[in-house]
Amino acid sequence: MADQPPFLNLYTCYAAHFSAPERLLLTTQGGETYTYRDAEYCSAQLANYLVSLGLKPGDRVSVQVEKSPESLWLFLATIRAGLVFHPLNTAYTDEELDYFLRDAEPAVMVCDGARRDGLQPLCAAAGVGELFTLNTDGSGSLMSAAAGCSVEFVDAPTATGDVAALVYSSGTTGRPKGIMLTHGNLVSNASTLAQLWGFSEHDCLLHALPVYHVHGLFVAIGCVLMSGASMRWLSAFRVDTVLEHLPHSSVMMGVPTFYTRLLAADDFNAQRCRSMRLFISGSAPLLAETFLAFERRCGHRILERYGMTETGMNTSNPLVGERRPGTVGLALPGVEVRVCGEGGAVLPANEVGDLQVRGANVFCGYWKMPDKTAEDFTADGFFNTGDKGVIAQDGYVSIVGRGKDMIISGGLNVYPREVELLIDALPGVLESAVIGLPDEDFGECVAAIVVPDGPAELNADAIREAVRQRAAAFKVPRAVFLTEELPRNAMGKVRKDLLREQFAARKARD
Ligand code: MCA
Repeated sequence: MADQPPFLNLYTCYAAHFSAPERLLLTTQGGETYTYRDAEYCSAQLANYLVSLGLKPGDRVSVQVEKSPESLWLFLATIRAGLVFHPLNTAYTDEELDYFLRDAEPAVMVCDGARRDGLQPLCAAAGVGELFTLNTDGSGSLMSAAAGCSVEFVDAPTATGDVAALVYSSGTTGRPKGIMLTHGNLVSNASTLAQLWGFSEHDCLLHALPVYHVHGLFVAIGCVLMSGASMRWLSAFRVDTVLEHLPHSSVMMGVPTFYTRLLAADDFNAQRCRSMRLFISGSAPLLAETFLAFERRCGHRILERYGMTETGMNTSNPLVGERRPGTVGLALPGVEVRVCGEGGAVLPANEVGDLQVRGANVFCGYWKMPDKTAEDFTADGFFNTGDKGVIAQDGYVSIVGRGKDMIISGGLNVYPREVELLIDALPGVLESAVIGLPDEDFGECVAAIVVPDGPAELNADAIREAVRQRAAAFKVPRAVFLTEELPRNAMGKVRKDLLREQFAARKARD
């Protein structure tokens, strides 16, 4: 590779690795192919169009669209123009979007055509200047508007500390927080991972993750673009499609559910994986039994790594060396990881405590929440992840629990408080407690324990339906159990540990 060009933005750092414009970048599920030149030209057109609307560096572009080549060009265009990319899970309801739009105050919103009518009044109320559509097939008002723009674009110069993306995650209070990720965060993490995991232009990544979370967006795309590799660009994870594309791929990234679903397919075997060199897992704990069953079936030892939206990736099992099941491996180069006790003292190896991280990967703060930001960082600049961890003598990190009351279902974080607030507001409900129960497919699934208010009959299906009306489908409890009262400790706090024990044996899914 030639000398590094001066830093301009995340895109120009990616582009330093694009070896030749005619090289393949994407192959879609339908067999269409796109080159690096397509990425450059299409993102330039979109960037020119966004700038022509009068958008200024730092303005937010909110995007709730299905995965398509154009969704990738839009991400790149936003970065190139010095704007802030704000991706939104396609499962979010209008009510959830209303909050995000009011909080992020974007200059532009891009949505699927089918969502346009619902979103228009929300955009008007939140003062969003422009609403465009972008459909899965690339049609819609956005691409039409940009079609006449120049394919050349002078990239906006940004500083490493400038915000490139705003990604929301909920919190213990139930109110989602905007996590500000800078160009420097994303460049450092992607270049570290691309090197650490041995990416080269000969790789083809099987990309079946959604592109509105850090995993699919910055980790997966980042490794590819930081190495001039290519991708099999699948719209979602479907076992049949993945089996079809595996023999043409060399790396796959996924959440543990991807791996358990592959193992459940009879025709998943070593022959299918003949061109694969690496399987990577993250976003939720990978069970040791899945790791071992996968190795028995196809000969690959899944590489598990650990990260979060606020930090990108923090640790990884090694590419060469021991991949230790049940651990998330070693701190990444340039990332410091430590375990602290109650009073904040750094604990020695093998002692369990609060896991903290520091490095160029760590976000610059919560959007419009300086107090919350200050609360989550230590005086010496470490971010408190909220996870409980332990570091072995030889540096291998294990996550042993979560300090924050969070459920991870199929790689998606669900904050119980958010769901409890919705249930508690229903007529006939006195109170509720939302917990995660073990689930074969999703690792954990959402369950609600509900106390009725008085003798009126409460119907579990009606409760689920009421939540579904207001919140994304992945947050809807799979099971609702009615009970007379919730167990509490002396301070009056609900004993969720006892509830998890009590209901673990009950089948959460019908
Ligand atoms: C879909 N559903 C879910 C989930 N996904 N419910 C709970 N948890 C989920 N994760 C709902 C659907 O809305 C539908 O509801 C029902 O489940 C059946 O959907 P199904 O077809 O089985 O699911 P799917 O479409 O196949 O999706 C499952 C999935 C997907 C493939 C596991 O959720 C997925 O791609 N997850 C990856 C998420 C991800 O990228 N996480 C990274 C976050 P109904 O039937 O009621 O309509 S980034 C991160 O965590 C950090 C930074 C990190 O370290 O990576």
